[in-house]
Amino acid sequence: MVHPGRRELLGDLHASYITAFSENKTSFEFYATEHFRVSGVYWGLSALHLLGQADRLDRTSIVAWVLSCQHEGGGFGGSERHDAHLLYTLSALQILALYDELHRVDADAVARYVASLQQPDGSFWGDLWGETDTRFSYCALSALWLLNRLDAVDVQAAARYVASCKNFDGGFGCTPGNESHAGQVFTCVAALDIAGRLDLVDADLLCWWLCERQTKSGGLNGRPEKLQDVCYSWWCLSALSILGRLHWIDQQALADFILECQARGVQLWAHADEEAGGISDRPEDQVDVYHTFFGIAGLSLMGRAGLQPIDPTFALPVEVMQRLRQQHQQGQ
Ligand code: GRG
Ligand code: ZN
Repeated sequence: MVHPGRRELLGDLHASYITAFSENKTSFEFYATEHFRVSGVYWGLSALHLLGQADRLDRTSIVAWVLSCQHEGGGFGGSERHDAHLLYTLSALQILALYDELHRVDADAVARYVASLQQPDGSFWGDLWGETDTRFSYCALSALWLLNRLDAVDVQAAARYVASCKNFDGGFGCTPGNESHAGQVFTCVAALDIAGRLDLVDADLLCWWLCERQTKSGGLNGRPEKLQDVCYSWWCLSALSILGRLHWIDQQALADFILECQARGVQLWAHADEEAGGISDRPEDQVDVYHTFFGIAGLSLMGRAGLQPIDPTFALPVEVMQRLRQQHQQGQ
């Protein structure tokens, strides 16, 4: 049964959960997430930004720490002393963009690193070990756009490769011939948007596939016959938003599903217990920062009151994107 009044957004609790998670350097989760910590900080900081509470994290130490994750070759690792990878290079730049500190990186070095990973067919390796995936095409184009250095790669070849991963259902996979998956749909549609090639998307066909991702629970799944999960509120909804078809799903039912996945904790005596705050993949599951961010981001895309709007292509607050566009125009 849905608890009466449960469907409010518990913004302050989520901000406290993210802050407490970031400050607890002795938890199991802190060690278990070391290899992708730069992405974790991007999720947490972005969620706080959307909640209007970014100042709850210590800007100076985060910026210094992110910069310490950069290698001489230009790429960033997931944590200090971890190997460089496109996934963490993008997350690092997103954190610096949120703090308006992109000028602190050597844009030429990052651009050279990204360009070194582009292959003759237009695809991108994630790092020097040669895995190819449309996730990396997105990371490359988004990272270079943030630095105003898209000219460092062959953008048209990148778009052609992404389009070659399109399937009969309008969706996209991680390499040509691979099954459509909502996560890959986000990376491919957003990459094509950055490349100025949305004409390569079959918008009606894809958006029909995307709105079929809504299950009876109101939540979205990532492909047919799979379970609904809060993070698909981002992976599916962002693509629908980019393609102007957000209204093709039942937004109220989706918002209710996300809000049901909030940990509200039990009010014991005068104190809320430690489990309060955060969003999980499905109701009653364990919360984490990843689903907290993507749940809030999905609600933001649907125009939820009290949340800053988010850009569906770059997964950064609209306010940050407006500032960057202005800086690019001024040649910065
Ligand atoms: C800036 C938002 C942003 C992203 C950076 C890393 C990346 C680019 C995008 C990842 C896109 C992606 C593939 C997301 C899907 C993640 C996910 C929930 C995978 C789960 O797949 P399965 O097969 O789950 O385990 P299902 O739901 O199909 O059972
Ligand atoms: Zn998930």
